Amino acid sequence: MQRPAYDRHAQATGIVHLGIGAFHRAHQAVYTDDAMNAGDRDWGIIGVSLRAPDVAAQLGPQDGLYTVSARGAAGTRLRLIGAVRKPLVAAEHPQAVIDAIAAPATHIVSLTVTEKGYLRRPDGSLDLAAAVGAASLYRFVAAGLAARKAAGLGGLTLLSCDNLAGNGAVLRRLMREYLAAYHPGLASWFDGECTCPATMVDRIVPATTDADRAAVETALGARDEGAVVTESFSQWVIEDDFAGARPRWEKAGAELVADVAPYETAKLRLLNGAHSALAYIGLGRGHIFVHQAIADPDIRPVIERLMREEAAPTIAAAPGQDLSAYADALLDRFANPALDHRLAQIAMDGSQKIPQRWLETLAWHQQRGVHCPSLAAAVAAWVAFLRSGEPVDDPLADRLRAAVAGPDAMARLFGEGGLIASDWRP
Ligand code: CS2
Repeated sequence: MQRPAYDRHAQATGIVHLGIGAFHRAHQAVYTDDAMNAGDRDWGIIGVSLRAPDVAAQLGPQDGLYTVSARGAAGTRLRLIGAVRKPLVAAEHPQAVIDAIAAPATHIVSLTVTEKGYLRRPDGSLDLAAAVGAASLYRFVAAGLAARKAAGLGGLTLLSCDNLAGNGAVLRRLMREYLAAYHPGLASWFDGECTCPATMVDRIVPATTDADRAAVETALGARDEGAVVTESFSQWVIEDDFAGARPRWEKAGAELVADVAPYETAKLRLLNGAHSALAYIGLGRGHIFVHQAIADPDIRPVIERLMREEAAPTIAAAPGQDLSAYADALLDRFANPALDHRLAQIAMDGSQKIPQRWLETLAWHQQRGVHCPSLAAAVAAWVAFLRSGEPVDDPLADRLRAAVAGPDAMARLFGEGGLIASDWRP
């Protein structure tokens, strides 16, 4: 089993990561571990739980160490990741989080707080009332930046690793809105000292189950409460716009580029768009896992059409970017039988995911007067899901259920002033 090739405890922590869930541990933390294995130093990660304290409870007693199981056709590859330190729970130690952001060794604050963690209103503006709440990323980042400025330190790179369209620009705009409202004296310092690169992040990471932890225990001969299970595939495209130092993530295969947009748009509309469609259509037909839904002969053609004929034509591909090969690869990844990826996990937070996954594609075709039967089926399946009486895990759950109860459901969801944003670009 691969282990860290560096002295974990001799490393300073250069990164504070907000949202230390399974995705970060299977993705950015692995690239960072690889960079340190290749000789980079001082890129330890302080992980922060902004909401649930469970990950900190799992990783704390293990001093931040955990395994990643990459499951593919060739079997499972297990490795031990050393980059992550004992995590912090923001609600329990808020000042420690601010101090970590303000520490001289910190260069990067990265985020996987999920779509809803950005606290946007349907019109795209920051929900200023929610943004002063206990789990708000803005509060911690602003307080940490204020302490840096007061100490005469430089700014930071704020690196959004969430599935938003234009994630870097969205974060910059929302952060500015927060500062204008609550820290006006910091706004021009933020503009001059901090950058918010865009990123495209990709790795399928199902929630870890007890059966996964038992399989890791058998392979490892030890219990790993923080184990994460994923696929072999991993991709990270990053806009090369850092305020200061960064790990050489390219040593681990990350692509540093001038423009992330073609990769990010393709990923959101083909991969994530297909995923959400699989989730609602698949659940409606009684499937549990992604690999079951994509094997259903009534569903697969709908998904192929969504990717190849509806999403792909809307994307201005970068030189060398082959969207047809991308769709082929995605179908293989969805079919991976070694990964029990629950449709219910993807079905969560539909109100936050659908704008960038489906609506941008639909709008593109609508302007050209072209119908999108697959996306129309996906929207219908989402509405059926909301009406089904199944539990809806979404920050707007109550309002969504009320909206779909009557005959004017479509207008209340997607019409002017409706619950769902039509465009969340920066
Ligand atoms: C999924 C994503 O849960 C979801 O909404 O579509 O988490 C997806 O697995 C990742 O973006 C893959 O990179």
